[in-house]
Amino acid sequence: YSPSEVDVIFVLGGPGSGKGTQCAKLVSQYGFVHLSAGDLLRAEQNKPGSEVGELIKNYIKEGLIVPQEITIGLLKDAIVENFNKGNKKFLIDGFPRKMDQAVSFEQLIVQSKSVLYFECTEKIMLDRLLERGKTSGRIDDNVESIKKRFRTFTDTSYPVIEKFNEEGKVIKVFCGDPVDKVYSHVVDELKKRSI
Ligand code: UP5
Ligand code: MG
Repeated sequence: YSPSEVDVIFVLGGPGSGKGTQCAKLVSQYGFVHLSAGDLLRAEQNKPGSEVGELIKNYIKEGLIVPQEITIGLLKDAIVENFNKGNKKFLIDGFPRKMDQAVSFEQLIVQSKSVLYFECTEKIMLDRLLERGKTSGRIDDNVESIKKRFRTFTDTSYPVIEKFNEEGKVIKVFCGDPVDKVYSHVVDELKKRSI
C-alpha cells in the first residue's frame, strides 16, 4: 500500500442528504471505489461472532459516532484490499464525522484531495429518511433516531466540514433538487477542479 498513489474524496452531508445515491452515480461514470463507512459498520455488525456487533448496533440506533478505531480499521482494510486489486480512486462516504477521525485517517491512511459536501434542509432529509424507513430495515430510520442523527451531525460532524473548508477542500452542492439535477452539479464542480 502506497498513500502517494491513492486519491480520496470524502463525501459528507447530513443523514439522508443523498451521499450514497450520488456516490453510486459517480461510481458508474468515473470508476471510483465507493466505501460507505455506515455500510461497512452495518456489515461488521451483522457478521456472526463479531465482538463489536452489539456495540455498533447501539451507537447507530442512538445516532452516535462509533469509536474511531473500529471505523478506521474497517476503512483501512477495504482501501488496502482494493489497492491490491489496482483500484486507487476512492469515495469515502459518511466519514469522517468527528474531528479525531479526520486527523487520524489523514495521518494513518492518506490525505484527502477534496470534500464533496451535500447541503439541504432537515425537513427534506427527514421526509426522505421516513419514506426510506418504510422498507429499508435500517434501525435508525425512525423519527427518534433521525432526530439524534441530525443533532450529532450539527454538533459534531459539521465542524469537520468547516475545518476542511478552511483548507479550501470543500465542494458544496445543494442536494434538495431531484437526483439527476444534483448529480449534474456534482459533475460540473468536479470538472472545474479537473477531478
Ligand atoms: N434520495 C437521495 N437523493 C435524493 C434526491 N435528490 N431527491 C429525492 N430523493 C433522494 O438517500 C436517502 C434517501 O433519499 C434514499 O431513499 C434516496 O433514494 C433518497 P441516500 O443516498 O441513502 O442518503 P445518505 O446521505 O447516504 O443517507 P444515510 O442515511 O446513509 O446517511 P447517514 O449519514 O445518516 O448514514 P450512514 O450510513 O453514513 O451512517 C449511519 C450511522 O453509522 C451513523 O449515524 C453513525 O451512528 C454510524 N457511523 C459512525 O459511527 N461512523 C462513521 O464514520 C459512519 C457512520
Ligand atoms: Mg448512506
